[in-house]
Amino acid sequence: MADLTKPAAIHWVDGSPEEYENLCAQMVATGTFIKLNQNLWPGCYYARSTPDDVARVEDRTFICSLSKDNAGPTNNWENPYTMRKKLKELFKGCMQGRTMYVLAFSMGPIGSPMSRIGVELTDSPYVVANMRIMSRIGLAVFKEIDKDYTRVVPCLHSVGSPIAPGQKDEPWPCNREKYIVHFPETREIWSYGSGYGGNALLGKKCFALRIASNIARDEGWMAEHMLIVGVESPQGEKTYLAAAFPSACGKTNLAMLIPPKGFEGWKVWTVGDDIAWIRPDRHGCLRAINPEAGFFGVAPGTSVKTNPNAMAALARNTIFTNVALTPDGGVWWEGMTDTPPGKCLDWQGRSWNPEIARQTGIKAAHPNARFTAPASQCPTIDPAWEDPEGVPISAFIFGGRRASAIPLVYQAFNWSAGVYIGATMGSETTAAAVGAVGKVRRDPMAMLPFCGYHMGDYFRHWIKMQRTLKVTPRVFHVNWFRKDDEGKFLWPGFSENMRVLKWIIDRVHGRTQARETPIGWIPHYESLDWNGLDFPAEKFDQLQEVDRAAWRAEVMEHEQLFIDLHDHLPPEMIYERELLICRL
Ligand code: SAT
Ligand code: MN
Repeated sequence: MADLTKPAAIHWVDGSPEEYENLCAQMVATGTFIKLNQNLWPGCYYARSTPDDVARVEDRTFICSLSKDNAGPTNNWENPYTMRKKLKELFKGCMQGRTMYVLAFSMGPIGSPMSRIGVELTDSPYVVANMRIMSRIGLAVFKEIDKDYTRVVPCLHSVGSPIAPGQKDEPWPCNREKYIVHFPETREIWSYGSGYGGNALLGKKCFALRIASNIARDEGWMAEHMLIVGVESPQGEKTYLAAAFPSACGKTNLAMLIPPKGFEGWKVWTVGDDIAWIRPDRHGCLRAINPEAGFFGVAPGTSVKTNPNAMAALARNTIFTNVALTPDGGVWWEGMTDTPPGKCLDWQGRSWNPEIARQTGIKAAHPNARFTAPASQCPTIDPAWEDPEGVPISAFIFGGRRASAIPLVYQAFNWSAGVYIGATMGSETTAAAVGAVGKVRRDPMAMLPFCGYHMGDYFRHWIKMQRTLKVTPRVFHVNWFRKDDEGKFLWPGFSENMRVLKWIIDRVHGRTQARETPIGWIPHYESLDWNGLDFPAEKFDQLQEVDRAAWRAEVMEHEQLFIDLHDHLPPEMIYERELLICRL
């Protein structure tokens, strides 16, 4: 790859603190990093991307399987031979003047039978610094590779911005032309032109979801876009849940939930906030690990009120990207405090103040601004979060951002009905990907941008997984975002979501009644624990309403997705849809 990309130097990343210090110092020199006020933000750095490189680029993301049919209609496909040719042209000499970092990383705790190893060749020190937080890297991983049974996923990444002799480097080098390419058969990732998030930190969405979903299908496990939490009762009973929500729909907040007033003695433990690798153990029970080691969380909206655990996790040793920079060398973003700073520099380095915001609507932080924080710094990190065997999963929760029609919570009648619920979930789009925001789109299992093969086959895989289990997790759907006719949220969300989690756990353990509706089981008002919250029964009924007319319209939209996938759809999906229509 060095012959192809022609870097000026090659650096083997050992993962040591000294190496990290050097990288950061070097990035401060080139202007990529600003060292934050170390009294306020110890170990923290600040970065600004260019405005054309702020989120995942779904239209530039490709699954290049040998046959187009294997990628399916929800992925961009290109013939792998054609794509390889194109990439070789693009990558030719693209690292000139830069250092190529050889970054070995483990997704999952080193040595866990569920972990997988990748090596990312990258010309971005920013990527190395972020991957050091997001995964396990360096010498320990090279040692794993040296045990000859280990297969490695090769990942090549370039910002696509060679430096000519005598030319000065830019603070955020990248290229207008972007390619995020996956070769599922050879398990390879090639990423060109972007330095941001999931486009560039290749262990995350590219490996842990798109490539891993292929490996998982072949090997009989699951790679899912899910948070993992453990809920502990005052009696010490611990129940683990895994929940799939699209990007920027509150996975990080739910993963770090603090129980509300009235739930004294309850604890919620964080295992992961974004990705779960899940495998049946020898007792036929599903076990999950978090393949990541850090949080790449959305900053705007995160505060001591909404997510104090995230605030504690990001208080030190964190990299902030595209938030605002305050005059005292600190950071700020919309929603962090009730009163914004009197003045600051926005995410593009322009001066900003509340008055400018009022007049122009310009935000201080980009809506997809992120913090990269070590998971170990989260006060509620689960004692078992690095358990090589993973944690036992008792329930799956699907959820989206939906203003109407979808109740706060309902339970699937059984596994295949649950797979149908996940397969047909919809959500309003967010700033996590480039494109329109706020449009409802079908996002099956929150995997639409992340499933590395045919979505219909992916549903089949979900159906098949249950046959390998002795204990079938229960399946639920939640919607924290339902609004009334005036556009106000009906549910307070955040900590109060604990009430819903408790009902889910009671259902899992067979301890509470539910009411049958055409779409699934829903709680009676009395089955939720209202201790500490004054929430009228009428409002709850509004929140839980299953409107048949609205649901008939909803099912018509399921059909749209199913038409696209029809030749790979498992029959269960067709039958579940027919049953749902009949019940409605
Ligand atoms: O940029 S990432 O893909 O890592 C974040 C997200 O969209 O969930
Ligand atoms: Mn995500």
